[in-house]
Amino acid sequence: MVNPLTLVSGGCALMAAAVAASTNDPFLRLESYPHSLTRPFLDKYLSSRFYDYGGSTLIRSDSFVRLTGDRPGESGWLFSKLPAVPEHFQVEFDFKIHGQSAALYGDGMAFWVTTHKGETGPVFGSSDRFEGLGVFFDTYKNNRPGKSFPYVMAMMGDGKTEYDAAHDGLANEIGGCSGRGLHNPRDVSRARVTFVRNKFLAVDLDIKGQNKWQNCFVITDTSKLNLPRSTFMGFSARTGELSENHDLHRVQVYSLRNPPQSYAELVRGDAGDLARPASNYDDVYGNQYGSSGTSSSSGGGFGAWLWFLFKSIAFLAVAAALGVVGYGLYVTKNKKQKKSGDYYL
Ligand SMILES: [Ca+2]
Repeated sequence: MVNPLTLVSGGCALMAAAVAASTNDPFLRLESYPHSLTRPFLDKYLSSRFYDYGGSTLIRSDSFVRLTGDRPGESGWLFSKLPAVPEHFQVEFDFKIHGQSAALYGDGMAFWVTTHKGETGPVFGSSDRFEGLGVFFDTYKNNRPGKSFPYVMAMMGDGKTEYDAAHDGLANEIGGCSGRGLHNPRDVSRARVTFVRNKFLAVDLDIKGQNKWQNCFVITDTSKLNLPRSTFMGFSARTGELSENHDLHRVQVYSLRNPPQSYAELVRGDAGDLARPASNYDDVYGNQYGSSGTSSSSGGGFGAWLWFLFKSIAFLAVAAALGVVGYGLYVTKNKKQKKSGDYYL
């Protein structure tokens, strides 16, 4: 990935963190821009200002972040650069898991809030023995009798415990539900993770993009919700012998300044608040990064860079021309004044 210029500024990121959302929002949700991710994903310098990515991850700025393609043996990740996940947060993300085979596919993807950031590893493409929260969208059933797959579950890692890969996470699951329909949905799927410290963790799903949240699980046992502070937010995915595409279409992260005290309060407060139809989210911010918004990270991105270079050169040429004209006028005026002065003296 070519990054001609990378403008990363922690200070700017932190300043950008607090931007007011809807004024009639009972939970005072403030969007955390350093964590939100919308098209075109890359800025005009072809860099992602707030996210690092690696492994098989590819960014198509006109459409999605592809963590893995529909090919065997891929692992990809995308993690925030700053360890500044809000104290009480709500994350909504749109994604699509799809591929050619309707019957044989795997392995799935993960959402992370952890003390480490991106490293390729065995747990849905990221490292094992993680410290923090992992929410897994497991599409391949290794050994989990009685559960319908795809399966969605959460684990709170302590930095030492391994993910129970042989049993699809059973040993350390703190909550889960069936994610039937997550593979090859017609529209994008959506998930919402709400974490209120010392109160609850809830995961809601809108698997088929029907603008209706279905609760997957709520955890109120705070002994299971010991999420460290100073955490990074990320996503990862992995394919094994079987494969599928894991695409991320949008991520929006909010700090909850007046957090709901229970899941019931959350549901009451946000009734009907699944804001945008899936096909209409791309212009939420407008095309704020200009022409690179319609280009891919490779071919079209270079075109955008050339265009930027052309504009810079044109600007300098105009500035130089104005400078020459200005200097000419100044010299002419001085000569006239000198002549006039000579006359009067
Ligand atoms: Ca599995």
